[in-house]
Amino acid sequence: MSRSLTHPPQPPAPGPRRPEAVAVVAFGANLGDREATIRQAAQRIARLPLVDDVVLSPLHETVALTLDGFDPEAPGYVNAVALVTTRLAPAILLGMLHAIEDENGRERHERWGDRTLDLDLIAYGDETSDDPRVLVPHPRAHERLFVLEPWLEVDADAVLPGHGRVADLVEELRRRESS
Ligand code: A4P
Ligand code: MG
Repeated sequence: MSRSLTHPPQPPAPGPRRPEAVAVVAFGANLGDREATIRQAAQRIARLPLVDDVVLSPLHETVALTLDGFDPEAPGYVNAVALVTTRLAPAILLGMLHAIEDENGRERHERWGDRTLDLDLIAYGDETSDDPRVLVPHPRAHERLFVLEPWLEVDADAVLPGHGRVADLVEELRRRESS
């Protein structure tokens, strides 16, 4: 096939501009300097292209949830949540979160294993996705106080798509934990 010199191939035209959305990103760390890692990761997210704002919640010390349940003997976690205002599509944002995990020395040995940094995409506006590479909302978020409590601290009116108000979920989980 001949190539036209007067009309060289053009890169694909950029798609329509994505509107701004608020993504909810959860941070978890139970190895190394957990607080510093999370604060630096939040700053790193704030410097990503097409990220316009990041609001980080207070940091919480939490007991490790393992495949056998909560384990007070395992290294404890620091957890937090950030509201990320962005025009990045969910899959692109998650790819960038994985790159930030890798920069922080994340090694993937076993599921729910100890980690220097875990970044999960909890929600992306009111969008839902059942693509296994980008599950939105995060399939376990609704049952995790270590995600929902810090989320509530940065958004008192938060709603987890498919599960309702975060304030109600927190109340129900606290009731279950104390009974
Ligand atoms: N993936 C699909 N959708 C998403 C999404 N919305 N967010 C894919 C993040 N990842 C998503 O993730 C496994 C795969 O899920 C990836 O290929 C990704 O593309 P991973 O981060 O590599 O593995 P993981 O974190 O070990 O697994 P998982 O299932 O995400 O673990 P969880 O559910 O995040 O639980 N205890 C306390 N106290 N605090 C914690 O933060 N965290 C975990 C990990 C266990 N116990 C904990 C805590
Ligand atoms: Mg994860």
